Amino acid sequence: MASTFIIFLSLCIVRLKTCQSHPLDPLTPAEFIDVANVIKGSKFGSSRNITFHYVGLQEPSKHDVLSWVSTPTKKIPPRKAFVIARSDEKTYEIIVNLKTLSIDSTHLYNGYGFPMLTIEDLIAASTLASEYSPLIESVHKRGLNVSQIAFGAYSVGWFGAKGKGRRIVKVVVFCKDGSPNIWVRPIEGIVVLVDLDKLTIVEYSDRIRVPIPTAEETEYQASKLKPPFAAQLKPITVVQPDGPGFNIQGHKISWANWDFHLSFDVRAGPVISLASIFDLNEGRYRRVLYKGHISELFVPYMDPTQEWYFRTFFDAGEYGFGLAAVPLEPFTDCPPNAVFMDGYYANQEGQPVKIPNVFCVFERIAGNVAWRHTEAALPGQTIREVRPEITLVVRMVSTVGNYDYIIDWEFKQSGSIKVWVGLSGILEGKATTYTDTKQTHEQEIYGTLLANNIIGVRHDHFITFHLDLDIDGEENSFLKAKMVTRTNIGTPRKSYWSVVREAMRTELEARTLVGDQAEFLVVNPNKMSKIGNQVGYRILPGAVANPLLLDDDYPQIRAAFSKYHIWITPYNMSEKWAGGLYADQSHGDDTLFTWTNRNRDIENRDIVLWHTMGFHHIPSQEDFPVMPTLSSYFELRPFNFFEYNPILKTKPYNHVTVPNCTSTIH
Ligand SMILES: *[C@@H]1O[C@H](CO)[C@@H](O)[C@H](O)[C@H]1NC(C)=O
Ligand SMILES: *[C@@H]1O[C@H](CO)[C@@H](O)[C@H](O)[C@H]1NC(C)=O
Ligand SMILES: *[C@@H]1O[C@H](CO)[C@@H](O)[C@H](O)[C@H]1NC(C)=O
Ligand SMILES: *[C@@H]1O[C@H](CO)[C@@H](O)[C@H](O)[C@H]1NC(C)=O
Ligand SMILES: [Cu+2]
Repeated sequence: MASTFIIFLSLCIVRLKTCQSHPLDPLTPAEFIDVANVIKGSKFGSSRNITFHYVGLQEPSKHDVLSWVSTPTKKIPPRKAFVIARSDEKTYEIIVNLKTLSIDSTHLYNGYGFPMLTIEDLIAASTLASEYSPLIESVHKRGLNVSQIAFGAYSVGWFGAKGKGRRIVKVVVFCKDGSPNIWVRPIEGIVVLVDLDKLTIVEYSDRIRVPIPTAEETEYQASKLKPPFAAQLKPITVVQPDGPGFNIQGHKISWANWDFHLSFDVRAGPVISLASIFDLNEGRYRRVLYKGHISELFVPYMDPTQEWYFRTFFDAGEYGFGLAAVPLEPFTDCPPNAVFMDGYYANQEGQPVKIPNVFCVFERIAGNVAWRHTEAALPGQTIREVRPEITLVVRMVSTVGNYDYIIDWEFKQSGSIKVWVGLSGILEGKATTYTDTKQTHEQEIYGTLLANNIIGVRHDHFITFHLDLDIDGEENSFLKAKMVTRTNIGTPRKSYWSVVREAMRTELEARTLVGDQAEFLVVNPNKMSKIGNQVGYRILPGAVANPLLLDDDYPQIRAAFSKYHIWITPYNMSEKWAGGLYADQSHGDDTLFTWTNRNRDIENRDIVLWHTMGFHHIPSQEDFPVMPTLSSYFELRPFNFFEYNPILKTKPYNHVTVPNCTSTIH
């Protein structure tokens, strides 16, 4: 007895030691330092220059993670880091073992494309441009000093050139004098081509002379704006007298019937893993989502001229959607009841950098109704039953240059996961001679005249999500439920609609443009509800857009993941980034499109659903000088997953009366 007790106790201690860690936790600051030290102490030592372009968790295999989850006493799988580094103008993929503090493997990448740009890359390119005498002269010619100029370093895209090319960016310039809103005050016509490896300027052009839009009306800071102001709204707040209803332990979050893991990745931003929902009926947690995150964002501008054609941005693969994340401000970015979490990434030297308050987590009461019914058909009785909707939100904001993306993962007690994307920030403006639409027409200027001398150029936002659904286990199928009109009925009705549900067998069958009358389901064909329906989840798309570029246009080849709204692939740990692992100047040979062309079997297997949201953005004057949030979402919604409405048995709402605090202030 005594010995088993001691064994049990020691297991507990081992468990306690690791109780804060989870196999999917992001690297800690100490782990980032270990990674840098191991690599700098290796053959990539101090004699050679090495720059870190991606450092993140080398995920343990899905099998290892799931077996760790199901056996709580099991030791955590060995912690490893995946690194993409540049040394001697070559790209290496390095796996560092954080337990043995040694390199597990090194792979020299020989393909097309380059790793993510670092912040140091962008600064170095801008600094170089700011010291370049032809640029200084161009600026003087426009009556300005370099001290009045701001710089933007842009990825250059790929337009069919043969060979691997050089790691380059194009620097464009803006006026920062008189207003912080540089994005609508471009100094049009100047483009500086910078070689990031050689740190030299390889091409310079100053081609056009148009007026620099004035600073007037471009300000957006309340402290600098002049009256009149809109009437101030009455104060409003959210009070949770008993504290938040969720529990955060390390990176694990549980709330109501949900349980999931939240991680930060420098490329993807928020990563939601192992989302499971407690089923009151079965008395256990059931698996829904193994992993969900943004895979890529594609933002091509529709101005084909010399200074603009290359603006075909991949905001995750080129700029790092997590790298561009900004600290969230309490009370404004997130409501008063929010709790904040920090994130870390490695800078170009491999050293950890903290993004404080990178996520906020909060319970949202938006005044919506989760379910209700008033029964008026029973004389003499009044039945009214209402449940207000309270949800859990995980939020991050990424400011990629001019644009601000707000990402919300919203969990509902009903079993739905709603993913919101909001677009705000500032339009990428193009300077023009025009000050009135009568002087031109929209076809000539590739956008909308927003104010004097400034055009909001038309563009797209395609956002692809990687959604590894595991509905009650890994073996899942993807179904299209097509609605068809039936006729020849034999009653006075001439027509009605019915559903033909079909499991997609291969990747090519599964590629889908939504819009035709159909519903899309991921089911577990091996698990039925009590009455025999396959358990599943629907995906309800919100904003979708069809690409309008030609299939063989270079940006479209690189971003071929935007061609369909829904794709299914068999699970493959190395297929994460829909635009390719090396998105900067990629040639489109490693995309969701090329993977699915293998046309693998997808029926009754571990599958991943990819969803591409899309916005064709035709700017309007209201988007100037800063854009009101434009948002959309998609929803993952249970479908025959539960035996009945899972929130039937939520208890009625507990009202709280907020004390009148003003009486205590004298
Ligand atoms: C490494 O790069 C820095 C900055 O570009 C440079 O000053 C230094 O000479 C380089 N060192 C080696 C060993 O190449
Ligand atoms: C540019 O800088 C010089 C020296 O600092 C100053 O004399 C000059 O007035 C500046 N020009 C403008 C347009 O600000
Ligand atoms: C996993 O994906 C990579 C990249 O598409 C591919 O090279 C590899 O063959 C795939 N593995 C399997 C088992 O399909
Ligand atoms: C709150 O207290 C103040 C000061 O005692 C009083 O004037 C006010 O009417 C109260 N408001 C409410 C809503 O009770
Ligand atoms: Cu836009």
